[in-house]
Amino acid sequence: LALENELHGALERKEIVVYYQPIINLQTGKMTAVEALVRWQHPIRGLISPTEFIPIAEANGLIEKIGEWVLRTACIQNRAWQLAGLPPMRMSVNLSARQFEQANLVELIHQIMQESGLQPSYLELEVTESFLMTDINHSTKILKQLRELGVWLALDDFGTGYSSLNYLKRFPVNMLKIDRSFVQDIASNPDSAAVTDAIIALAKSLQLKITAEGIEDQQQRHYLQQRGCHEGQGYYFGVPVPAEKITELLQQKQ
Ligand code: G
Ligand code: G
Ligand code: MN
Ligand code: NA
Repeated sequence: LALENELHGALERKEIVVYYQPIINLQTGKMTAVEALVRWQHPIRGLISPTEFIPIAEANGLIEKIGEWVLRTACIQNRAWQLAGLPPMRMSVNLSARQFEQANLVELIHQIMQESGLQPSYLELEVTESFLMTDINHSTKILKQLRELGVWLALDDFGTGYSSLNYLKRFPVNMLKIDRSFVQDIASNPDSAAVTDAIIALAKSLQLKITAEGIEDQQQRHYLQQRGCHEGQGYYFGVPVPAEKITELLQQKQ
């Protein structure tokens, strides 16, 4: 309860911050995107993970405000990198179920695009299957409207939810993110390797781009690259870091 009370003023006290994790094109090795990952820089407890405070924010409704702030911050940051002449990248932002139910979500995202000057093709929104499944008709409608704006849509944590292949073709998404639980033991567990291969094959036949999450070593990277997975993300390439660190990385690579 203490944590919940403190969360109320956290945005105003500027304790909520966004970290960014590199996403790499596995063929070229270049950074093609970053994922925005929110953190709470608590004055006493230190850095608090979103797995701790997002559920609280979802329950008390604060998620709408926090989610909007993360979207705006991430889009402004991406535009700032572009204006500084750095190689353009997609910015990937996680949406929560509650934001998806928000009446003005599509309008809000349109407005943030205008405000930040970021082209929609440089924004990617990550949604999870499980929350899309709670109201399939509503989800499909919102996803269509978002696609019409021109943003990318990714199914996050793919393989862990209902895996309702029947709906996969109905949801107008353009990317799948293979959950890190499969990537983790790709080399040691034939079942994980088989599931990963099947997800990649499925993505290809549906013409979806595919990102593997949680790549931690060269062996996993190599496996996924060989299988034709487009992009990878994980500690092997870099942990989530503040914006300045990404700026340094981009400048070094130029
Ligand atoms: O950053 P970390 O790796 O600890 O993320 C933990 C979880 O929190 C992940 O499931 C991630 O999708 C989620 N998460 C991180 N940032 C955001 C955010 O801005 N909004 C929402 N809804 N979830 C987030
Ligand atoms: O649910 P989502 O995919 O958005 O969550 C991303 C989460 O995965 C974040 O908490 C991020 O910090 C974490 N993460 C990113 N790369 C790795 C990795 O290589 N290994 C592990 N264990 N976690 C990772
Ligand atoms: Mn994600
Ligand atoms: Na994920």
